[in-house]
Amino acid sequence: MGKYFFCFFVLSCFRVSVSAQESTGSFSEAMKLEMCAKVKEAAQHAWKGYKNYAWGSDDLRPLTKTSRNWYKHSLLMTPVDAFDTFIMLGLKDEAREVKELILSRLDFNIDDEVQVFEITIRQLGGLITAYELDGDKKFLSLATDLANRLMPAFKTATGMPYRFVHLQTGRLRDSINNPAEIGTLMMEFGKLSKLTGNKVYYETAKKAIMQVYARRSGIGLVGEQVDVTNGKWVSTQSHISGYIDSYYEYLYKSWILFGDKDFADAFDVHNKAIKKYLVDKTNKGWFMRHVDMNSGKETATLYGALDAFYAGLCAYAGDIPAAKNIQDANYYMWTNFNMEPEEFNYKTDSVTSAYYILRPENLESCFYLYRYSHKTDYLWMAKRMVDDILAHCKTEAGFASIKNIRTYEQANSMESFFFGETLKYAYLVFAAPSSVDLNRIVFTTEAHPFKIETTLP
Ligand code: DMJ
Repeated sequence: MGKYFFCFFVLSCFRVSVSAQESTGSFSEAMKLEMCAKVKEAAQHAWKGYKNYAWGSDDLRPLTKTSRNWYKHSLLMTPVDAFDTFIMLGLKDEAREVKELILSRLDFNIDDEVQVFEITIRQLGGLITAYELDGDKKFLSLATDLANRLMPAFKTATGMPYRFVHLQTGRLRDSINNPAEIGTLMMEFGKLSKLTGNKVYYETAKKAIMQVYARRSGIGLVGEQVDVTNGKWVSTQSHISGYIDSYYEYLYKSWILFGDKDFADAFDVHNKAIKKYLVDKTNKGWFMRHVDMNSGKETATLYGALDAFYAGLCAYAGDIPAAKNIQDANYYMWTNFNMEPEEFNYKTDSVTSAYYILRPENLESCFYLYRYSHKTDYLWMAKRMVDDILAHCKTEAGFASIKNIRTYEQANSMESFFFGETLKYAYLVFAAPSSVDLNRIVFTTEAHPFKIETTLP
């Protein structure tokens, strides 16, 4: 491996037993070490399952011990998402195996269409970080080849991309896109401009995300779906959940990554509107309601696993009081139903989607809150979440999603973000702060760390 810009601390693997008496209060260094060791072990177990039953495929199916590909050919989703996590966890053998697999097999010249957003955050982001961490130029060539194949998606009257593009022909499909899938390309395409010296990626992605911003309502919110051919909103539902979530995240993080003030200004406008119209202050914490983007009128009181990222984003952006209150709601969501449901109605306390697909957002928010508040409450919260995942999702071959959090019935899937994000944040929340320097890197939405730039592309 080449030069790493992280300063990793070496964890001794000795086991110390964690006493079960407390659930708040002090959290000893020995307990942090024990949690780190548990997460490392989980990562090794999951990788062993992938190696044994899904080698070369996109994902492991952990119950049937088989594999799954997203498209006609594997794009190595799991290995690409996992590479930097193995490096950050100090799992050198696993990182070496992944590198060999990626460089010997990954090829984007496939006769199939892909989802621009998913491939960007998992593959393009993973390869860019692999290059920044490892220094092998082959990672950068793969990333550039992929980005060039995705670029036709942006050829629309508005500059906002289609959702799907064919990797060989550039054929486009699905013009009804959403803010998250349009905006969550900025960090990856922008970073590629810095690395290659070709500004076109930055400019194209910036045009797309700013086109969403330009379509905000009079009260500063965006809708859920937009037609990229004419720029008209197809759904005016507004919230911070799926379809919108990481659009807001990328406005703030692109400001940190590139220092381009347009992003900071846009985030500021949205953040104020979110706090004014979406936040619902309850005695369980601050949830985020759904409203109409034009009137701000409440349309639903649904909240879910994806919404949980906003606490972390608030902490990252310096608003600890808001972050704390939102995280209280997140923790309520995790503990009130056995485990976190995909979605529930916080007014009636009823679950509307009972699955848990190993999502990271709740743990991610614990990571940022602990980093910026130093309050051990967030270590205890993270411990509860990690322990639940280890107790209920572990299978002989890896880790499984949960089909129904009320019964803990498992489902046959292990998403690549379990490696890319969930295990990474689960580890980093307990690891020494020096293990990752948030003044030097910024995490993408898929938790791939990018070096912060000092000049614009
Ligand atoms: C990840 O792929 C990304 O974090 C995305 O922005 C939202 N959903 C998943 C994880 O839940």
